[in-house]
Amino acid sequence: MGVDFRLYLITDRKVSTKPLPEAVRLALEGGVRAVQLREKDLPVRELLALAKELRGITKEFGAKLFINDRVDVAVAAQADGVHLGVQSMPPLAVRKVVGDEMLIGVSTHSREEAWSAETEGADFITFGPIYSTPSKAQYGKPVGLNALNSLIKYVSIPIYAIGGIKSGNTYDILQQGAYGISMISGILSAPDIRKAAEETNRVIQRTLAGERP
Ligand code: 3NM
Repeated sequence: MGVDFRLYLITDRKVSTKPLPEAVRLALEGGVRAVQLREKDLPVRELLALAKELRGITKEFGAKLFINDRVDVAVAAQADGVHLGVQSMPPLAVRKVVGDEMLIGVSTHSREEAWSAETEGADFITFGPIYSTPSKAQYGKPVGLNALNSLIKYVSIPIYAIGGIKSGNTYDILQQGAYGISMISGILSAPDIRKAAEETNRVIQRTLAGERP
C-alpha cells in the first residue's frame, strides 16, 4: 500500500459546488485516486458518518481515503491513512497507534517542517502554500515555486504541492520536482467537478510522459 497517487483531493464542503459525497464521486469519476476528508468543524459523530460514507465511495474506485488530524476516526472508518497538521499528534506518536497499516501524510510550510516530518516517519508531505489562496491568512505567506524546487533536494519522501493550484499551473509545479499536487477549490469549486478533475489529471499524465500539455 504505497503512495501511488499524483492528485490529492482535499475536502472543504463550504467551497464545494455539490454536497461532499456527490462531489467526491464526481472527482473520482474524473480520475482522482486519493481523498483527504478535512472538515475540521464537524462534530465527531458527523465526521465519522461522513468518513464511512466516503470510505464506501472511494473503495468503489480503488481510491485511498485519508482523514485529517483524527487518528481515531481514521481507524474507525477503516481509512488508508491520516493527514497531520502542525497542531496534530506528531507522526512518531501516530505511528505507534496505527503501526505500518496506515499511511501518514503531514502538512508542511518550511524546509524545517518538511525535514522533521520525514525524520519522524511521514510517508509523504504537502508543502505550501505555493501560490496565494483565498484563505491565505490561515496558511501564511506563499512559499513560491523556488522554495518547492529547493526542497526536493532535502526531502526524499513524495512532496505534494498545495495552495492555489489549478490545472493551469500544474505543469509548472511538476516541473519543479513535486511528486504530485493537492487541490481543494481547483476541483471542488469548479462548476463541473468531474471535468476539472479530468483536466488536471490529463495535465499530470502528459507532464509525467514528458510532454508539454
Ligand atoms: N493547506 P486551494 S494551503 C488546506 O499550505 C491547505 O498547508 C495549505 O486550497 C498549506 O487548493 C491549503 O483551494 C488550501 O488553494 C488549499
